[in-house]
Amino acid sequence: MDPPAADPAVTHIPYKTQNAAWLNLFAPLVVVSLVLSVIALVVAVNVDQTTVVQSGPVAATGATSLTAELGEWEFVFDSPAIAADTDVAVTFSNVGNVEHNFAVLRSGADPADEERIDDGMIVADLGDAQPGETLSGTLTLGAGNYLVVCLIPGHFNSGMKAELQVAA
Ligand SMILES: [Cu+2]
Repeated sequence: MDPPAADPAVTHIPYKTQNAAWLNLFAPLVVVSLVLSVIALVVAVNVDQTTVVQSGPVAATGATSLTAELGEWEFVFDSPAIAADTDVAVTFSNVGNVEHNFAVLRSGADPADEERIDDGMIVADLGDAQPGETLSGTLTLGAGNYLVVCLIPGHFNSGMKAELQVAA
């Protein structure tokens, strides 16, 4: 007589049933774990980006002094951001070959043409510097993104403008 255990079909069926039950129990848990992992990863990346913004080279407080070199046709700042709502000492040197000017347009103003710059758009004008001359002044601005411009005719349209962030 053949023993019942020798029949492969009889021993195989309970195993498959057990296996399927195991999958039914754990498959949803695996899916939930994967979803939670993705969420955790997204949150971690966002937190990391926030941290970078806060501790990066553009400090949240901004610099309390600014040095600028003016030339044809550019402004070169020693810092991309200055502090908001406080007196910021500005020292600017004309390293170019013609007279230049240091003025600031109101936050957000970005005229396409210097003909569109009117007095109401200018929030600060620190004066005109001759070649080789260094002048100083003070900027006290609210937080925002500003354009520093040269008001000597033709210079703005030659590209003499630069972004300056004022950070709270
Ligand atoms: Cu200029």
